[in-house]
Amino acid sequence: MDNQNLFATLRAGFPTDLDAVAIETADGPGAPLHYTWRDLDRATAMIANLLEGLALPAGSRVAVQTEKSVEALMLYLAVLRAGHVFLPLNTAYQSAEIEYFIGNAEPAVVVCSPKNFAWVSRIAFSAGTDHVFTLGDDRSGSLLERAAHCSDRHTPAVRQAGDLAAILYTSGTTGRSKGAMLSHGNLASNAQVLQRYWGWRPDDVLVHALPIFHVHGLFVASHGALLNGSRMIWFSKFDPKAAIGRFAEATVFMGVPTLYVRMLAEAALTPAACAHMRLFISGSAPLLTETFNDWRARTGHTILERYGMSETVMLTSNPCDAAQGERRGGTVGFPLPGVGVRVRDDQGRDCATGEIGGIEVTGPNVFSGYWRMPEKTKEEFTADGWFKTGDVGRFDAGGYVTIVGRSKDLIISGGYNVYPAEIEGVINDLPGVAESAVIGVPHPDFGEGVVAVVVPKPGASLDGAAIVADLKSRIANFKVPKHLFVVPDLPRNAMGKVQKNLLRDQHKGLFA
Ligand code: MLC
Ligand code: AMP
Repeated sequence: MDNQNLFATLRAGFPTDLDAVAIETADGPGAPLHYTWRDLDRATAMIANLLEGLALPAGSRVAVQTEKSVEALMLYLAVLRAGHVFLPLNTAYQSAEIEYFIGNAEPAVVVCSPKNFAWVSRIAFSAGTDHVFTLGDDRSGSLLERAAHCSDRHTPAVRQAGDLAAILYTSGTTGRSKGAMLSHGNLASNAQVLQRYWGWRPDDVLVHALPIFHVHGLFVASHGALLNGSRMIWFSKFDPKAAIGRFAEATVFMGVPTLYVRMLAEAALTPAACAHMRLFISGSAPLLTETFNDWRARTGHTILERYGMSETVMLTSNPCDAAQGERRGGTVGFPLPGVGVRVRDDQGRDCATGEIGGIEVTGPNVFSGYWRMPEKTKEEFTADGWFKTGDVGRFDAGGYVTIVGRSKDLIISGGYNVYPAEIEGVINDLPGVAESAVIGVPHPDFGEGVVAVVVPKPGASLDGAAIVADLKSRIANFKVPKHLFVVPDLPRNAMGKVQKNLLRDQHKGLFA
């Protein structure tokens, strides 16, 4: 039987000329560095051999919190190649967050930045992890030192489509993150569908400017280029001006809406600067129609908006090929080939065209469940096996899907998910706090900005700035409220439920 290992699938897409450049760094230590396809093949073999030499139990998790670098991408590929399970972690996560992920996932191996070794290894070893390696963004650290002694030849471990490839933690409405379990088959099938649907061409060049610890940068962008044997221009950190400066030699760009908003603020964004580009793709958060229109006016290109999530990878996309239809602003396009999308009301009945309901999905891309949370998994699937996305939307007569909101209490800030329940939990534990409500309100840069409304305990006096400073040491910086109000009480309805809609309405102009 064929090996369904995702690495083997991606490796089969490498070009015949392995000495061609696969990745060129655009920033970071030593840039520009050039990595050939052979470099990717050899280095991933060496790291995979290092992992195999550890004789880890089957299904071992390898948790990684490192700065973005080509070597960090190689580590991901090596974990797949060795047949282990990759667990990427946002670099913004603080110790309490890392402690939860490591405690929950029980990784056999943890890889962290050299500067974080002391505290990360303390957490990892006390959770039972056997091996902690370091990897810096300048090729420093014990991982590469150890891998340097390993063979550069390695046969990918045999894996079936249903075998686990990665766990992506996604926050929960109850405040605790859940690990979405994605298989080799989930990821490979989605990458192959996107390769065809987005018409990847042999000479495509991708400007890769997203972080590689979430679906968008790690799977959608990297898999796309690797599977197609296409060169990447690799930014470790997004810089709007520098990204525009590379469009002359590139053809594809993928970004969250904030990236487009920031590029629009650059005078260098002109039709001439984008003349070589073929495709601009946006996702992870709603793209404002204004941004969609401004982009077209400024560059002559129509952004292709698509929709997906950690549990499912990509679900819908506006067409790439004009013969399949126009790219419609404000919509996320059509269900991808092989993906089932339906819109249902609260009673589980299919909504008519134009009617708004909960979006449910099925397909080879949909995850199998949450890591060690069978009850939670059961709740999120319908009796007939469709996954309830928590997004609310509708189909129009042309078959385009529009997302109109979310039934889950979720804020998306600059493409990162922030769950109010989690932030409220942290704030409520602070001394002198009686209760709090965390909301998202329109933000010109991040789409939504996090705002907290906090009620002190009787007799206590709270200093909003001090709370914000305190939160910065406890939670990832993008989750920290951009503004915090101290108020005597929260608006409640007759049932006693906090009326977040009133708070959102009250503060909607805060960042205007
Ligand atoms: C940074 N900051 C943010 C933020 N990013 N605040 C709110 N929301 C964000 N997303 C704040 C920091 O806390 C810090 O504040 C200050 O900005 C500077 O930090 P930085 O790290 O230098 O910021 P910057 O490099 O400008 O980052 C902004 C960004 C980044 C937009 C480039 O957030 C980003 O790369 N976002 C992409 C996220 C992504 O890839 N999402 C895909 C998820 S996958 P202070 O106060 O501490 O100074 C998914 C599925 C799908 O959703 O469909 O794709
Ligand atoms: P995550 O859990 O980080 O994978 O985020 C997934 C969520 O991002 C989805 O459930 C949607 O709410 C949102 N999302 C992704 N793409 C889009 C889009 N194009 N428009 C609106 N929301 C999106």
